[in-house]
Order: sequence, then structure tokens, then C-alpha cells
Amino acid sequence: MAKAELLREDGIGILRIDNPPVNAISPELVADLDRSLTEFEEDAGLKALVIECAGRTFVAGGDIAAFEDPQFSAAPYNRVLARIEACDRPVVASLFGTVLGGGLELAMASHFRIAASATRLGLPEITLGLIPGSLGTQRLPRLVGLEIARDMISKGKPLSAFGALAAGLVDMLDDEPGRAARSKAVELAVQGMAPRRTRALTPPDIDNADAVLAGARRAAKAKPWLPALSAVADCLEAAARKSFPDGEAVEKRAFHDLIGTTQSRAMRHLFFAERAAQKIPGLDRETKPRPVEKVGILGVGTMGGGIAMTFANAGFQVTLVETSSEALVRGQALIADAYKATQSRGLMSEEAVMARLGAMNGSTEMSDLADCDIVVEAVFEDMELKLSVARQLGEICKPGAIIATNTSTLNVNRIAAATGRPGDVLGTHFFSPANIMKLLEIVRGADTEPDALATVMLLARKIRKTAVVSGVCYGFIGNRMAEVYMRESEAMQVEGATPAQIDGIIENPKYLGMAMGPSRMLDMAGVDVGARTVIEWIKGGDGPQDPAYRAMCRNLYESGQHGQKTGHGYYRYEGRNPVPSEETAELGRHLAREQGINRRDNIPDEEIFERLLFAMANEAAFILEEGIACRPGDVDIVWTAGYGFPAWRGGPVFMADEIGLEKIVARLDYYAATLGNEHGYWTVSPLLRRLAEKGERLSDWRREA
Ligand code: T1G
Ligand code: NAD
Repeated sequence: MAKAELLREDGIGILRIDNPPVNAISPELVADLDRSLTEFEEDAGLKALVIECAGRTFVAGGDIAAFEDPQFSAAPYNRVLARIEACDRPVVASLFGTVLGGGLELAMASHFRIAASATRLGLPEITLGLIPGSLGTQRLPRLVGLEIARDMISKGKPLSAFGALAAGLVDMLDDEPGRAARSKAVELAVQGMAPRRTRALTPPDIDNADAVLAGARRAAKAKPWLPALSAVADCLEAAARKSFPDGEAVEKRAFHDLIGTTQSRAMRHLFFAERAAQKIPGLDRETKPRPVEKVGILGVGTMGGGIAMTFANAGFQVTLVETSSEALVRGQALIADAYKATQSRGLMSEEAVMARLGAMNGSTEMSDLADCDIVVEAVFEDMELKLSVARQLGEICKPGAIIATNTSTLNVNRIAAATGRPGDVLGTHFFSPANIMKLLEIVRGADTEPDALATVMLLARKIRKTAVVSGVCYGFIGNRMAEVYMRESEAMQVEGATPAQIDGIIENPKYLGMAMGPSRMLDMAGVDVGARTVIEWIKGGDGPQDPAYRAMCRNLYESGQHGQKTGHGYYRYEGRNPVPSEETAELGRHLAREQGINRRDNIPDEEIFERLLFAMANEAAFILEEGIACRPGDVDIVWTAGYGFPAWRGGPVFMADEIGLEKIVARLDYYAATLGNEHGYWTVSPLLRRLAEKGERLSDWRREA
């Protein structure tokens, strides 16, 4: 079936695009557009042209999958756009849905743009490590000005239809854009005015070019690891200073150079990985979800409060239950303060804050959770406590209600069994702060019913979370890998490295570029929370038997150094500013003496980097082999959406492949030989070794059906 065709209606041409699911610009569509346009050009009887799309959205961009082809070129599509712009009869674009990337570039090549009021318009290529490649960097500034264009292209955020109208990006709003476009096309044809070609325009704020371009250069300088940002500055410079064809050449070269970069390949990998994560093996996509209107939160502490806000923000009624009215009031105050902070930053109106607080009611009676459709339990990370409240919830919750636990590490199957209705139970592992962090790790229990899982997958979309399904094991996908990451960070602190040295390497874009290194991360989340999970794990009997295992955080916890919340953790805090702690350094020296470890004055930066990342990659391979994660990309989504792993690195699995599995396996073997492997910390996953031997990538590994 043709992906585009020319229809004829009342003397005007209708160029109708139909390429589900989002009318992405694929090479086949470009060929059909080219043919249909020729048909229009050769039919002088048609007075004008309307460009419109079938389906749920106008063109949402170039087909990102097509960029993987080394022969990919935007030139054929750009020629089609040039012919549309050059057309001597009016061309009107009928816009709705998400008009993004190549879709907006098609609209800007048209002479007149009409959008439905719910349309969103943007050039999100930067989120793929790219720049617009179909003259978006040249046409957009000519319509909206250099400043708005700079912000739209360098941030990738779409404009609303009203914002686009105000900016001059669209000419008219109408909720029947197809009908309006047809009558506007006739009107323009009758008027016989020369088409308004975007390339002929001058950016309306050209006098302010120096300031705008300086801003673009500063942004590029601040993030040297994102080459797309300096390409944005180059293209805007060309749009301000050069002719359209010369600007076109600048964009063409920059786009071509970016498409092969590791950064762009990594971010494109994540685009598809995020969508693939929604497809759960063994879960029929037609599984009917259970109805959810009322949500219950048990335990309104750090996590319970954020989770309650997440559901209230999505329009759900929320019942909060705590042990005592003091604890309830404390939890509700946490929530109100968080909303006030959001309001004071102008990100939410007072009405909206009041509406969300109004959607929450508090209680100290678990029985008030009886009519909830889902209850999320976020009480202390203590198995006995979790089992006790699980038993109660199993009795209290109505038939068909879902019981979700926010445990970070504990055995979800044991908690499920304690409810007496394991089919209704799963883990919903939110990340702190729960109302901000995108990731939701959904832990599928051995007996979790498919419709319970389908319900929570759908809920995740409604509360705007990126969901990844994990099997049951200690720490699931994310925290299990974080465990080896923290283990090595702490081991090196005993061997002589400082928290600042280790965090510095991990935060350094030259090595990795994490938002926060391991010690700063746990100081923020709470050393007590981290230590309690390790202690609970060892207590449970299936944890590490190594007496030295994460002795740093267990000792910090016992000495009250709980991190930022107590002003002292791995670092001492002056306000929110971490400074080196002599107590922590002395603890490292003391543990080295106790464990008979020879401290090294200077642990090489490369070793610090390798011991953290390579241990994680190895653990990821074990996680995949055991079927805890459905596919390699899921691991990358967990770390980029939940732990601040930089998207331009693609995630720990993608990055490991870029480094090369052969090197990683060789270094793991080296550390086993030099550091000792008594506890199996450096035992290489059979999957990783097999792939390294075959020269294959872990990202491409798929579990046999
Ligand atoms: N290319 C290929 N496939 C795409 C796609 C695209 N641009 N956009 C979506 N899909 C697939 C997606 O993989 C999924 O497939 C299905 O469509 C539904 O998507 C030349 C260079 C449009 C807001 O970056 O932001 O233009 O999983 O689940 O939540 O200058 O998709 O069902 O098999 O995300 O409703 C610029 C990317 C490209 C927009 C819809 N455009 N897409 O969200 O559905 S670069 C983008 C989105 C470019 C030019 C340059 C979202 C959406 P499957 P979905 P959704
Ligand atoms: P927290 O100490 O801040 O809050 C726990 C709350 O549970 C307290 O307010 C306490 O009063 C309440 N509570 C205890 N027993 C209760 C009971 N029987 N009934 C009702 N309320 C009860 O802890 P938190 O950091 O919010 O952690 C909660 C859960 O979330 C834990 O399982 C933890 O592992 C998990 N988690 C924590 C983080 C994090 O970064 N803090 C991240 C993800 C998951």
C-alpha cells in the first residue's frame, strides 16, 4: 500500500500521507511523496495543495530506524521539501497530534500551517544526539526568530499549538484542520498571492543575533560531550549570516557528521529500548487491565509521599495510611512542602496544588484501604514488617485489588505469599524522589496474574513513568547492579582511594559522566537506607558471607553517619556541599588494618573506572542470563531513567559494547588474578565470556524463545 498518494477534491490536490503508527518519514514514504508531488506538479488544473496525514498524528519525524543504514541520506526528502516550498500554487499543511522533526520540517516547507489546538510542535533531534537534518535549522529561525529556534532545537522541547501561533510557527488554529486547510487553500488560490516561502524570510530577531548565538556557543561549551550542541550553534550562525543554500550546506555536513557519533547511536538505542521495554514476553498485549480509580499508600515517608504525589498528579484519588497521626501529619507536611516548592518555582499553580492535596485523604486505619483498587506499600525495608503488613493487606484489600510493594531489594515472592493472594501482588519499585524520577521497576512475582501486570504497565503510562519489568532477585535489575558498583567503591576506599576521587572519575564525562558518583548518591538517598538493605540481605541468609562486605556503609550507619540527612556520610556536609571527611578516611584505614589489606597511595583512575563499570556490565550479563531482565536494552533504560547514567552513553550495556566485551572480560580476569576472587566478585558471566569470544555485542543478545 502506498504510504502517500495524491487525491483530488474540488479542484485542489490533497497529498495524503498514511504510514502508521506515527507517519514517520521512511525512504519508502519519501519515494511515494516524490511520485505524488510530480503528479500534482503535472496537473495544472489543481489550484492548490493540502498536505495531511491519516492516523493518530501528522508526521512525527524521520524514521529513526532508517538512520542505522550507513547509506542513509536526508537529501531525497530535502529535495521533496524544496519542491513543495518552490511550488507556485499555495501549499497548506493540516497539522494535529505530535508534529516533530521531519514532520515540522515538512510543515515549514509549506506556505501556510493550520493546527488543531492540542497539537504539539517541535524539533526533538537533540534527544537523539542529532540536529534537524531537513532544513529545520534554517527554516525555523526564519519563522520564529533565532532565540526561540535556538531554545527549541537545543532543548528539543515541543511548543503547544498556542505557543506556536504566538511564535509565528503556525498561522491559524482550528480543531478541524483538514476542513480548514481545504478552504484556506482555495482562498489563497483565489487571492492569487505569491506563496510565502519560508526560505525567503529573515529571522524576525536578526538584530539580536549576536546575543542569541553567544548563548548557543556557551551551551555547547558547557557540554562538550554533546557535539550536537555546537552543530546547533554553527547552523544558527549560518541561518543568521549566510544565504539559505549555504546554511543548507552547513546543516547537511553537521547532520551527516553527527549521525555516526557514539552519542547519537547511544541515544537512538535508548529510544527504541524504551519502547521495547513495554513489550513483556508472555504477556498478551490484549490482556484486559483491571480498573483503577482509587489508590492507597501505606507508609507516608520519603517514598510514600512522592508516590502519593505521582498518583495525585495523574488525577487519582489517594488514601494515605500511617502508623500514627504524628507520622501521618509528618508525611502530609512532606507532601505539602514539596508541592509548595514546585509552586514557588512557577511549575504549578496554586489551584493545581490545592486540587492535588484535595485528592488525598489521610488515616491511621489500614481498614480505610479496603476500597482501593491498588495499594502501594512503602513501609520500612524490614522483611518481618513487610510480611506482617502484607498479611493484613491480604485480608483488608477488596477482591481484585492489586497489592504492590515498593521494596528496594526484598523477596517479592515471600511478600506475595504472605498476602494469601500472590496473583494480586507485584513490586512497584519507584526511585527517589518518586514524583521526579522517571523509572518504575515493576517486579513480576512468580504468581503475579497477567492482568495485574498489565494493569500496572498501563498505570505507569498514566503516571508518566518509564516502566521496566524485572524478575525477582535481590535488588532486581537496578539495585542488584548498584550493589556491585557500591561494593567496589567501598572496597577501593578501604584500599586507599577517597570518595571524592572515585566520585570524580565517575562524574567525569571523559570516563562516564554520571550525574552523581556512588558516595554522593548514597549520601543523598540515605546511608541508613542503603546499610539497612545490606544488613537485611545478610540477615536473610542468602546475602554475601564475606565479613568485609560493604563494611564502610555498615560502620557509617552504626556511627550515625547517615549522609546528607545527618550532615555526615561518606562526606561531611557544609549545607548541601560535600567536603572530605577525616572520620570516613580513618574508617577506611581502620578497616584495612582489620581486613589485612595493603593500602595503595594512588589507585589509578583507569582502575577505578574499570572496577565500577566492568563489574556492573558483568552483573548485567548474569541478570540477563537468569532472565531477571527481559532484554539487554531494559538494563540500559533502568540505569539511564533511574540512576542518572548519561543517555549519551546509552547505558551500561551499550557502553560496555562500545568499549568491547573482549577487553572487559580480560580486565575482569585480571582483577580476579590481582585482587583475588575468593568471593566470586570477579567471576565472569558465561554469557559475557561467550559473546566476547564470538566478538558479539551484549546489546544484540536475545534469549532464545
Ligand atoms: N521513527 C521510527 N519509529 C517511530 C518514530 C520515529 N520517528 N516515532 C515513533 N516510532 C514508533 C515507536 O518505536 C513505536 O513503535 C510506535 O512508533 C509508537 O511510538 C529528518 C532527523 C511520536 C510522541 O524524535 O517522540 O525527524 O514500539 O510508543 O507514546 O530532521 O513516539 O509500537 O513498534 O512512542 O504515543 C524526530 C520520536 C526524528 C519523535 C508518539 N522525531 N517519537 O509517542 O507512541 S529525527 C522524534 C516520539 C528527525 C529530521 C530528523 C513518540 C511520539 P512500536 P510510541 P507515543
Ligand atoms: P521512610 O523511613 O522514609 O518511610 C517509611 C514510613 O513507613 C515511615 O513514615 C513509617 O512511619 C511508615 N510505617 C512503618 N511501619 C508502618 C506500618 N505498619 N503501617 C503504616 N506505615 C508504616 O522509608 P522510605 O525511604 O520511604 O522507604 C520505604 C520503602 O521504600 C522501603 O521499602 C525502601 O527500601 C523503599 N525505597 C526507598 C528508596 C529511597 O531512596 N529512600 C528508594 C526506593 C525504594
